[in-house]
Amino acid sequence: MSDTQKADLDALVIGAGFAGIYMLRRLRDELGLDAKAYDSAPGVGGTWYWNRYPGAMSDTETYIYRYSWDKEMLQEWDWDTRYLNQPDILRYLEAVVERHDLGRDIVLNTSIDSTVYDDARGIWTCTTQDGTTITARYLVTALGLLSHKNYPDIKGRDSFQGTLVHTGAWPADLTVDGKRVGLIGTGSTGCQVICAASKTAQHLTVFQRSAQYSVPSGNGPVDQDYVDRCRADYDRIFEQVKTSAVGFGFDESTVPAMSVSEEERQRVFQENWDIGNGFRFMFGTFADIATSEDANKAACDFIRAKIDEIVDDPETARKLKPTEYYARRPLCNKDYYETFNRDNVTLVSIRENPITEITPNGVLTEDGVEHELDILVFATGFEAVDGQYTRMDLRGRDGLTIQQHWKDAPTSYLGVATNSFPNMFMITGPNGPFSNIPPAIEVQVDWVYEIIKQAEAAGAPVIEAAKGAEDGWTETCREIASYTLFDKSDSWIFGANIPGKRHAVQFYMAGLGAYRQLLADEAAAGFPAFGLDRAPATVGV
Ligand code: NA7
Repeated sequence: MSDTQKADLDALVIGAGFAGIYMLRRLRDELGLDAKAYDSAPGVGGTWYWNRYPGAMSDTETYIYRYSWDKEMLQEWDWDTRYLNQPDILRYLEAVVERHDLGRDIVLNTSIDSTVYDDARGIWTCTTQDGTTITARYLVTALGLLSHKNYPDIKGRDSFQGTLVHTGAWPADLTVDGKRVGLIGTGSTGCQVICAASKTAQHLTVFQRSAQYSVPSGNGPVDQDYVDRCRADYDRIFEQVKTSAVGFGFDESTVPAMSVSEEERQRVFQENWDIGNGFRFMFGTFADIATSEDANKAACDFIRAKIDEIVDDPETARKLKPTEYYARRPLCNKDYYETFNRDNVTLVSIRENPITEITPNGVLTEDGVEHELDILVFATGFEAVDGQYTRMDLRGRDGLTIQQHWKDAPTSYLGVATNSFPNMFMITGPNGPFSNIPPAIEVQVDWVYEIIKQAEAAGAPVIEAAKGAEDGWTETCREIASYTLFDKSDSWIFGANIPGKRHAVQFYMAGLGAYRQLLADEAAAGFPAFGLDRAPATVGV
């Protein structure tokens, strides 16, 4: 037996959300490896464990917000609304774990704080928060794309005497009912909180830095007939999802916005506004909303006109109307702009009237008003993509830290592996596809399963993405992003939401279908970028 085989585990998976659960299932039950998943949370579910804020829901339609691989469960699991709320998604993921008896190999309440690669033995040594070490031949990081909370250090933040909460760590027993609530942040999370909390809070004060383009979600009940039709069509549905660009279950438009008449453009925008869903509005109306200035402006003008129509107070409408490109993650909500017509909702534009400080009683703005609050919600997002990596002590070949390796920007080969970190695979790593996340996770997990399977068959103890392949992939992602208007907008998509972090490409923006094909090509060629197509003796050299 070689040294590399004398590890505690064949494979250690960090994370027990959508990605970790499926990875564990494939490695343990299909490859027969001794594998375990670790998660710092007291329960499985990842994002859907932690994000329990009011209104938390997925904006992917229910019929595809699930795994495609458990075909029996697709037939059995019922639903009755177009989208799922957080408790339903968590219940689903818990049911998957129970059904496949994965719980016995998921270690909860255990944070892997350090993972260090041992060059001589070709294994990873992982250390938990209490100092326990576990060694493994393969390491799979299923850390989540949006897990490391952005918690801005606003002056006086810790002096607040009420309840201060980040949406990504919402206590299960915290309710806003009857409370004076303040909210900082109007991304997709903040908008969901606004819609939900306004209905039960005594008063809601929204501190808005950037106005948002939000289209209706079209949420509502679905009938049994619709559910049955989805069930009968699942093979086609998931093939369409995984070959499309954004993976949201609709066919992206191929029509340039300016190729049709003004009247037709308005008709298409209105039709999709009525159907609902943010990704559909951005990618299903016209082919070039995210790439053409004119097309983008047409969509912006349409949404801005809707804000004027919906919002009663012209001054509030003015503040709600974005002036930037419609080129961030597209949002959708039920009655977002309508919410600002409620008597118990106040909008404060902190671009115009900045927060001076957080006080023991609430939030003081530059105009001298102290907004008194019982609860202050930080819906301020996450250090996306690499935040969960750089908070860890993660060291690859020759002691190289992930912070050193990614000092300019987080990089990868195909979003799943990075040079100098052998036998480590990332699910939702940097420069993976910009798309609906569960199908992207499945595509990546399936690929990681395949490369580990091939490595095991080849007796290859060490596999590592070649530096040249990684450099090429980074350049590809950069070039594709530069054709889009997303590249001209600051948001978490480019890491630009974190003070001090530079705007860097973090996604492959040519679509899930194209991405999946590239992964398939690498596998079909015998994984040349990993040296797996050569003799085992040369692998990893
Ligand atoms: P986002 O989309 O990053 O939104 C964060 C919001 O917080 C956004 O409105 C920010 O304003 C605001 N923000 C961040 N820092 C500050 C400070 N210091 N002061 C005031 N306002 C601030 O995070 P979400 O959680 O909503 O969504 C993340 C993803 O999770 C989402 O796209 C889904 O895919 C799931 P800004 O726009 O930067 O001016």
